[in-house]
Amino acid sequence: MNRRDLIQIFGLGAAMGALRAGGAESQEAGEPYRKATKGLPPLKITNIKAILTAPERIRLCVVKVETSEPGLHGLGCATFNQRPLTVAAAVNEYLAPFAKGRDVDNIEDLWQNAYTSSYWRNGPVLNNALSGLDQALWDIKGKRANMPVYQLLGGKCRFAVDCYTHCGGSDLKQIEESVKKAMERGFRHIRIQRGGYGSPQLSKKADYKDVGFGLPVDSNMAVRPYVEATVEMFDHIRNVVGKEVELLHDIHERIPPIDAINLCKRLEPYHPFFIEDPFSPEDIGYFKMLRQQTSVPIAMGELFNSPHEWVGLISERLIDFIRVHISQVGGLSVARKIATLGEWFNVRSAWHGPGDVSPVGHAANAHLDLAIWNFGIQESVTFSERTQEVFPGCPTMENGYMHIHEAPGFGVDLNEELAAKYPLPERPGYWDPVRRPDGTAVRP
Ligand code: GCO
Ligand code: MG
Repeated sequence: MNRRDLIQIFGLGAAMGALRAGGAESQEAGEPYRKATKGLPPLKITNIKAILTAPERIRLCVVKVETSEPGLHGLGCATFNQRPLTVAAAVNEYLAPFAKGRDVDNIEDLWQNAYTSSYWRNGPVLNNALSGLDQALWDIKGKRANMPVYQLLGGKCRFAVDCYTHCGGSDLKQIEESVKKAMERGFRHIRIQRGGYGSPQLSKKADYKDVGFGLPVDSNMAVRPYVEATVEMFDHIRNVVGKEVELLHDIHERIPPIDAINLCKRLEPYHPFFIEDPFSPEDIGYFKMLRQQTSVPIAMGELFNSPHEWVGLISERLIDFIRVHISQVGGLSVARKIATLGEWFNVRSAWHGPGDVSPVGHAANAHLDLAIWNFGIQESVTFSERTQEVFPGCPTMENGYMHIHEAPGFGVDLNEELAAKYPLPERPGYWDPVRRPDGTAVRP
């Protein structure tokens, strides 16, 4: 008989005792609330630390929460590739002393208090730190309940998580080959990009470089070459692969809003599954105009940090897919509420899931994807062997579906020794400036 069975028997015993003593609801004044709480023995947070590692040279941050039960810990994703050191400081210097000694089980209470513990809130650094703690507590609760987290969220609504993958190339032939390979791997949803975001390789003349404005590392991106190349790409790929495959594209907020509206209208004949980030979060006001002009499905949200950004877009049905980066909004506790809000307005999920989300974060995405009715699609990556060694229990991909590791919690662990072998790259993770030919800064 393992320890968990023993706990259940004792828990039951305690509850029976409480019942005999006049019922669990009758709590004597001053009697510690834990004694009256049914089920699991009290457990305290004993340590919280941020672990930074970069097996793929992407700056991952994972928070480990240790408890007063020897060997029982939880992991949570706090990955903010562009500012990992600031997140680690927020975890180690602020969240750790704040949460140490607190009850492991009361996730929502701890989230609410940690959220306001900085007074100022809803920012990328503190939200990622909060997410690391939050997800780790869900991982622990799953382990204490001896269940995968999706079970705590209500069980499965589907057998696995349907995903999209990234395809691209600098010319149409390369993109076509990449799409065909993805179809052979079983993907039904494929994102197509022509070169980098905004196809900067197609922008020839960078006048600002001629006059020495900015730095040589700054990249140049003109609007027209990108817009025309993207329409041509959809036309070519749709003709090559037919109507079956769902095609997605990420404008990545790189062109003026009105040009994004026109591009969406011109892509309508190719029936995209969704067009992502037509605008910057700063230009949310344009969504009404976009809706009036086209019925192309829209996905938005990877840059969101605050409820002010998603509540209106969802409740006014101005988007079709909410694409938040779960750690940027503060964790699983927040994402599941966003999913619930989406359900009432039939806005589906498409959580952000690129390389700069750790395997723990991908598992958290997938557990939530399994449990919500309004699941749309999941962005996916394939983990290298190196990453799988550092993170045993990584989700796996098969036939375009993501499968979580069926085990208590999120099912993913972290080998700290191996993780230490992959320190963060020297270069901090910031985005290099992107400019228009006249030197104007472009939102990346
Ligand atoms: C996506 C995103 C990413 C981001 C990256 C930022 O849709 O996957 O746009 O590619 O650019 O996560 O660090
Ligand atoms: Mg994106």
